[in-house]
Parts: sequence; structure tokens; C-alpha cells
Amino acid sequence: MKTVYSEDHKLRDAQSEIHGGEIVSPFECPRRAEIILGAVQDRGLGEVIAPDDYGLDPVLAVHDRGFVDFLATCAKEWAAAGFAGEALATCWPTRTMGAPHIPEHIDGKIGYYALAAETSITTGTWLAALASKNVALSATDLVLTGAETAAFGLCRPPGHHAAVDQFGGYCFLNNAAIAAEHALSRGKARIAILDVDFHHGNGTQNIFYGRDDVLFLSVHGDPLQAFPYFLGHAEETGTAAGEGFTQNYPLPPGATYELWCAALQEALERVSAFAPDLLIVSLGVDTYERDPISFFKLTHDDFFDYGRRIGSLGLPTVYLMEGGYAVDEIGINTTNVLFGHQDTAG
Ligand code: Q9C
Ligand code: ZN
Repeated sequence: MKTVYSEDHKLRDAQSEIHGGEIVSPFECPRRAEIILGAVQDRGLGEVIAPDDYGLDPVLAVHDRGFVDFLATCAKEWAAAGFAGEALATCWPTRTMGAPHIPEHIDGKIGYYALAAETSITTGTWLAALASKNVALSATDLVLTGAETAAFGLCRPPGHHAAVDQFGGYCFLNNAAIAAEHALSRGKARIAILDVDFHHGNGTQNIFYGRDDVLFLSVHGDPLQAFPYFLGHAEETGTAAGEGFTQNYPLPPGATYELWCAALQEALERVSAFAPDLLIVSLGVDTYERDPISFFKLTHDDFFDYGRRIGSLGLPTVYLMEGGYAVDEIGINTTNVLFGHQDTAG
């Protein structure tokens, strides 16, 4: 299986994350991608190639123009406002306010576009986010052109928390959604997105909630107990034409692989019944037993096992990297899924 990778991910190198009331060194760090790349090369998964540049059109097919402009200029505006640290949101339009106007001051504007406070915006963030969506699109094109039956986009920063006009949860542009929309624009009729990251893919769900051409399925920590806390419940199944095209599988703290796998099997049956032209896997390996911010208990072997299950569907498949914060072991866990896929898909 080929891997698409861009060194530009290193431009996203934030120093601050708000965690447990402290400012800590971010869990989502450049070393994550370096370790994954190392495992891809050391284990001989396949060729590693650089992405093409797809410009902004595929981004604007998914995200709001004002949001995109905000991401592109936020760090500059923050510095111009006289703030010394990295840009962080501290004020939101909350449940009692609505948002009748988008603030002009960057301190308010960042709150308007943020879905959480942990994620800072730095000067290199925008270029890294652009490179990450190029990685996703290039990996997708490897499969769309028929050159490959499966591909791996080593995206960093991740994407699945980014909504139409919101960033957060370490995500800025929704790589999986951008890839899905791109596949539709290239004549594919139905896309399935399977999100196996520990966290609910609120952004992807938001983007396709009213749509019947993109099936969204997510297995994740129950939002009553885990980030993003306000979306990802089992009763969220889509709206209007999209009714029945979203399915969530929230699982409680301490869920075993047996339970996790039962949910995955249900999701895989939904994928098969939908008969998509393309399967996009939002691949987060923060379900790992030693992940520092998550509560599932998957082992190295479990990643290989579920990769085999996904591969056995026999669908054209694009894996796009999302989360995973046990950095020393992120490479083995990620490549285990991909080798598992190859084991059954051939
Ligand atoms: N301390 C991904 O895995 N956690 N994002 C904030 C507050 C944010 C995870 C909890 C976790 C985001 C792509
Ligand atoms: Zn995650």
C-alpha cells in the first residue's frame, strides 16, 4: 500500500494546549507523523510519495469561506492585536447568546470559530493544514484513478473534529470530508466514511448530516464521558434527506475489544449494505490501551485484527490519519491496521 506524506506537517508545531487547567506541550505533535513514517518505511508497507497541490477549491466545497479566511489570517491578526502567546479561544457564543454577528476583534472571532479551547493557532498552522488536505486528496486520487485499491494518507494535522465553520480538537480542515466531496466531484455516487478514532467525528457528521450520498459511521467513547462531549449520541441518525445516513456507536469507559469489535462489525454491515464506490477510514489509533487521553483498551494485535475486517469488505479504501497520542507506539498500531487490511484485501 502506498503512503502519501508531506514534510509540511512540521509547520504545525504548537507549544501550548490547555489540558486539566494547565498549559501543556500539545499531545498532537510533529513526532507523531515522524514515528508513523518510520514504521511505514521500516516495515516496508510500500512506496512513500509526496502530495500534489489541489488549491483551495476542494476546501471551499466543504468549509465556509469566512472560516477559511479566518484560519489563513488568525495568527497574524493575533500578533497584530498585541497578544504574545499562541492564539487560543477563551470566549464563545454560548447557549444563551446565539451569534447574531461575527466579532471583528480576533479575540472574539476566534471564539466564534472555535469549538473548544485546547487547540492553539500558530503561524505555521494554516500551511500545515493545507498540506494535510493535499495528502488526503492525493491518497484519494490514487484509489479513484484505479491505480491502487487502497492507500494511506498520513495526514497531520488531523481533521475529523473540523466542522463546516469550526476548528478544534487539534483539527482545522476536515480531510476526510474534503476527500469524500472530491470523490463525488469526480463522478463517484456514494461514499462511506468509517470513523474509528477514539473520539466522535463531530465535524464529519456535521458536514454530511443532511446528505444521503455520504454514509457516516463512528465508533467512539460515549460523549457523556469523552470529548467532544456534545455530539455523537446513538440517536443522531441524520436529518431530512440524510435521515438514516449517520450512525453512531458510543461505548462506555473500559469497553473491551470484544465490545468495540461488535460495534465495528455492525458498522461494517452498514457499509456493505450501502455498497459505496469508495470507503474512507478516519484512522485514529487513540483507542490504544496506553493512550494518554482516551479510555479504550485495544492492543497491538487488535489493530491488525480490525484492519483485516475492514479489508475483507473488498472495497476501494482510503485510510486518513486522525488521532493517536501514545507516540512511541503510534507507528506499530497504525501500520498494523494497514497490514491487516492488505492481509485480507490482497
Ligand atoms: N482537556 C483527535 O484525536 N481533548 N482529537 C480536549 C479537554 C481534545 C482529540 C479535552 C481531544 C481531541 C483528532
Ligand atoms: Zn481522537
